[in-house]
Amino acid sequence: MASILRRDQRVSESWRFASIEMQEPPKVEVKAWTPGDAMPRKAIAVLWDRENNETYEGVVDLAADSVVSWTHIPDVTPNFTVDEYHDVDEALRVHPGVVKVLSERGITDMSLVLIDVWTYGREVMPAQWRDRRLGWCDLWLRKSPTGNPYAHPISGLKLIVDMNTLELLDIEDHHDYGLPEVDGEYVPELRDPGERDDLKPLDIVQPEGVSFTLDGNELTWQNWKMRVGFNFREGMTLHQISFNDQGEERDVAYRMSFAEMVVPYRDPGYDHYRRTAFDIGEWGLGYMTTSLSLGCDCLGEITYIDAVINNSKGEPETIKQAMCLHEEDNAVLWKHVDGDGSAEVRRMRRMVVSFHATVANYEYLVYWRFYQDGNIECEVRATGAMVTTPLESDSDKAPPSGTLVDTRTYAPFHQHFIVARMDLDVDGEGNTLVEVDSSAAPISKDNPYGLALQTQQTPIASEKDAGRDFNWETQRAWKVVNPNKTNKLGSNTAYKIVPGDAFPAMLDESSPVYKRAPVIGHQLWVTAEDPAERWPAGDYPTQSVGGEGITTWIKDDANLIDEDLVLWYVFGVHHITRIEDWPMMPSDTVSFWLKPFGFFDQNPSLDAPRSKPKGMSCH
Ligand SMILES: [Cu+2]
Repeated sequence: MASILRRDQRVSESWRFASIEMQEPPKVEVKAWTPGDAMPRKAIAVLWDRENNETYEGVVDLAADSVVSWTHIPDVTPNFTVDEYHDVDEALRVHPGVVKVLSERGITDMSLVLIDVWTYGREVMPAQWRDRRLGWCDLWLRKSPTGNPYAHPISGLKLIVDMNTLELLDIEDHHDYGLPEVDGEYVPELRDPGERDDLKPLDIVQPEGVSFTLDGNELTWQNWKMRVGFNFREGMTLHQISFNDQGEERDVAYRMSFAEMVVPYRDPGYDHYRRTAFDIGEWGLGYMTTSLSLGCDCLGEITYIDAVINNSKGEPETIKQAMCLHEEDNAVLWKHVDGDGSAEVRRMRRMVVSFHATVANYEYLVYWRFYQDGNIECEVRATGAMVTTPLESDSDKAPPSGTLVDTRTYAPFHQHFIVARMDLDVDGEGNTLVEVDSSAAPISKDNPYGLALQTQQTPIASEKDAGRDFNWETQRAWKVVNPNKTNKLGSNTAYKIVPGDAFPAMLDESSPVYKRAPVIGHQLWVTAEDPAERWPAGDYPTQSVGGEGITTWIKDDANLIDEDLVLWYVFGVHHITRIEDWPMMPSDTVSFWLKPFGFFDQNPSLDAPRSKPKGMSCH
């Protein structure tokens, strides 16, 4: 890919590759594919020239060894790259100006300093540098070479850097509140007491092997079938998810992934006002995916899949053991003890497909879980180190937008919005989203005791109504209904989106971060499928102003009845910081579910295998 562009477009050493991705063929071609058919192998790269900061998109036909298109994209900033992250840290750490300003603060051992570069939203950038690829940096000091890099923020000091030239444009020396004596270490060797020894081994053993098969990237398990993919931006992607219902292969979803993540810090103070991370669009969840290790990240009989990404020179790099496939026992699937004392119990087994991403101080652990009863669960665990800030004096209280977590140290409130993109195909592409609200019927002659509970079903007819909000009062949920297919009782087959861990944006619509990501203003969006509509906060959210993404896509008010629909579910962590999240945050777990609703003719797991405990009976 890179060599073809270097040869045909004179991509020289001053260029960098922001991304390389295989272009997914159109849905119709993928669905028509049978083994043995040739598939086009095209890749798309986003590159920019560091000399003039111009961005190009290049499409290459790998089989034909030729460039298909080469397009200048004006006024955009491609995602930042992991290479730049390291380059900035290295370059600024030896910069005389940085060394000087730190020595004035009593910091002289530069090997203990971490320089953490962040991106900007355009309106928050210094006006004179808005035409540059601009980074701003936090500085942190480790107490020791193996100490927590994020325990000691160097307050009131930001470095503004031109990412193309690594030129230090400004040292913003706003204030110095010193380095409070905090209890910030998490490695047992640096703590007293360190590590307890009161856990006995817990082994997950599957002596006869696992119950799933992986053939290439196709995973089959307990009636489920799907393909597992990966790219620089979304990380893991799941494709062509179907359920074998008594011999009939039934579609559930065409493609599921995370399309954006927006993390606005909700503290207006100097140290945090520019902190609005778009971790997927500005950096790429795939680039930040970390290798998993057996017995630590995943327990039991594990199958790993490697991922291949590119570095900023366009060279391939492999993330070993990037994705993890395994089965888990999850207590009881269904059970009944009959009056005569006999019992039927089925253990619940679930298939977990997961990956972990480390986004500087934070980690996101992503789990898609498939269940024998047709349920799909999407879970995210947020863990890692919170951003903290020192207070000016011992007598200061934490500001209203943060929680005191240690001596003279507070953690600002922030939110992690995750946008899950789900191209559902419930029994095929023709689907309609129906909003379901529950309410109590008024007391009447027919309802004398006021017991009647009823549901109201509202089809979402077109994209002018694309943004939907959760409603606690009505226990709102959504169904993706196939109007062309019925179950044995005559109702339309459907999958239900059971909302979980959704929260309002709580942002003024005129605020810069909201304008860049109005997708966070609703909890569910529904759009008509369009392969060009992938990134709900815009194709290029780095240094963006707004006006891109989902709110532009819905302007044509496309029909949504009996259409190929894409759902965008917005959930995450509304992080009102806790003292217990310090100095290392125990996983905060958030999730939502997709559940069959009249998709099957009855409980599809009645025929799930009985457990066979050795020498014992469940009866
Ligand atoms: Cu958080």
